[in-house]
Parts: sequence; structure tokens; C-alpha cells
Amino acid sequence: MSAITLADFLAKQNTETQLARLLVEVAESCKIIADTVQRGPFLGVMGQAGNTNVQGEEQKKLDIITNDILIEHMQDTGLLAGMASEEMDHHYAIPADKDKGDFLLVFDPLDGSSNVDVNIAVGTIVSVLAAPKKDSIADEDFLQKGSEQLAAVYCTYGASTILLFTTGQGSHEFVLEKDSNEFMLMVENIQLPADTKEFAINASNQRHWQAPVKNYIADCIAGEEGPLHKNYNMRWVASMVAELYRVMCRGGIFMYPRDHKDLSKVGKLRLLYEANPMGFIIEQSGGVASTGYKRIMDIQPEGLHQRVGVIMGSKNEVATALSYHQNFNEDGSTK
Ligand code: AHM
Ligand code: MG
Repeated sequence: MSAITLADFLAKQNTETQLARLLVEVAESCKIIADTVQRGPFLGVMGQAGNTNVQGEEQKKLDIITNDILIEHMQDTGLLAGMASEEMDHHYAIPADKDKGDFLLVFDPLDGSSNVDVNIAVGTIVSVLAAPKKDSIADEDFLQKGSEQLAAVYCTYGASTILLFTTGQGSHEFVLEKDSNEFMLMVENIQLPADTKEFAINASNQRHWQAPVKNYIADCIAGEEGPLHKNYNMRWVASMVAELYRVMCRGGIFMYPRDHKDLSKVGKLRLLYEANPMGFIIEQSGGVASTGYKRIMDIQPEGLHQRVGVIMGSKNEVATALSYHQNFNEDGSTK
């Protein structure tokens, strides 16, 4: 491993000074979250919080605690005009007595948190946007396309604490080195393998899938004897950050597609703080991020908690999956 810290690396990349400062502060928040998640059982912060978030999902105590860590740490940096999160109905405006800055932050403070009690890797996902103004920020100011993101960061808390980020100049991986408590460069310019034999999807939803996904997965399972002529492995961790880290390391295709399970929801994952930042990092690693029908980062968001179908990963495999969608409309009907 190199001896290059995140701050050194950002300087070497000539990252704009304020953005570099912001990314270092996000990484500082992730260090606090890593420590809190690891010491969770001793801190008495495991289990359900006993309430639901705006999306009707049961909140874990750690969902709320990690959201508070990000808010409290980041609001004091003077770099932000506002924040929005999976765990808050509306955006959080930086209080009047604090310095404001030129950025907005949108995050999922603890992705995969349903797994936190069973010691499976969870993570923090952050999207950085330009603030159109410093004061009187509204929810609408966050409704920017993924292609307008200034940076995306995600940090997974597993056997190691690993942080990946992009500012549009490739994606890069850092590991938290315990003795120095610094994120040290592990991989510069991650390149995702273009081909794969590994798919990840929650197969218990099979009966709800649209026809193109049903057909593609059936052909994957058919193996060498089927039309795709290769034997696939399947993986499902139910933690997107862990899933996509595996994809970043050895390739793969990750799918949480739009389905017919609940017609009021076009997919499970959220556009602004899950699909867009992960899509930005995947694309910057040579991969593809699509809904099946269009590039995720081209979608004009209409709501803070908007959901979207997600198919992302190795370029050639995603292209194969997308080819199954060609003759279908976004609602799954045939053209
Ligand atoms: P969360 O943000 O509430 O944790 O939900 C997102 C997670 C993803 O990490 C994961 O891919 C998916 O939900 C798993 O869903 P399921 O439990 O339906 O398999
Ligand atoms: Mg999430």
C-alpha cells in the first residue's frame, strides 16, 4: 500500500481547494461512523429505533445516529449551504449562525442498515452538488441530474473501512489505516473488468420482475447450454455498498430493477443518494449505470426520495442485460 493520504492525493489531482476540503471532511465523518458502527454493540445502539422514515421503512438506531454524525460534523465546515438525506423528509438548512459554503450534500448515512445487526458490511453514500445559492435553500435545489454531480463518495464498513470517490477524474480507493487513522491510497484509477460471470439480484422478487429481467436472468441461469454460453455465479448481500465493492474489485452486474411489486414505486433504490453517486463511481471506473432503459445520470429528478430501477456494473454484461430491454417500454409493456 502507498503512503499517500486522501488529502495528499486530492492535492496531487489539483482538486479545487474547497471541494478537496469538503471531501476530506466527508472522510472525517466516515471515520466517526466507522468507529460507531464497530463499537455499536458496546454503545447500545444496535436494533430498531421504533419509528419509520419518510419512505415508510423501519429505521435502525444507527440510521439516525449516523445521520446525526454527518449533519453535526458537516454543518461546522463552512462549506455547505444544505444537506438532504434518506433519513430526513426534507432538506436540512445550515443554521443562520454558521458559515455557509458553495456545496450541497445528499447522502444515505448507512446503506444496507438492515444488515447491521448481523455483521454484514454497511456503508455511507454521499453525492456532492453545487449550491445555486448560499441562503434560502429549498428541496428543489437538490433536484439536479447525476451528470451534474461534482463528486461522489462511498465508504464501506466491513473487515476494513474502505472509501472510494470520484470528482470525474477516475475513481480511486483508499483504506483506513488504523494506527495513523488516515485513509491511504490503495488503488488509483480503478478499472472494472468489462466482462463477468457474476450477477447480483434479489431472486425472491422474481415473480414481480418485468419480462426483460426475467428473460435475462433465466438465460444467466441456463449457463453454458443457454444463449449466453457461460456459467454464472449469483451473489446477494442485500447491502448495495458491499455488493458494488465486490463489483469494483472483480467485476459483476448488480441489479435492483424496476418491478411490478408495488406500482407506486419504480424500483427500490433512491436516485439522488444511492443510484446517482454509485453510478458516477461505476461510470468513472469504466462501468455502466442504467435503469434498463436509460442512463441513470441523465434522469431529471422530481423528488428528493425518488426511486429508480438500477442495473450497473461491468460494461459488456450490462450491455447484454440492456439488450433484453430494447423491445420494451419502461413500464415493462412490449413496444
Ligand atoms: P437501505 O438504504 O434502507 O439500506 O436500502 C437499500 C438496500 C441496498 O443496500 C440493497 O441493495 C437493498 O436495499 C436490499 O434490498 P432487499 O432487502 O430487498 O434485498
Ligand atoms: Mg440505502
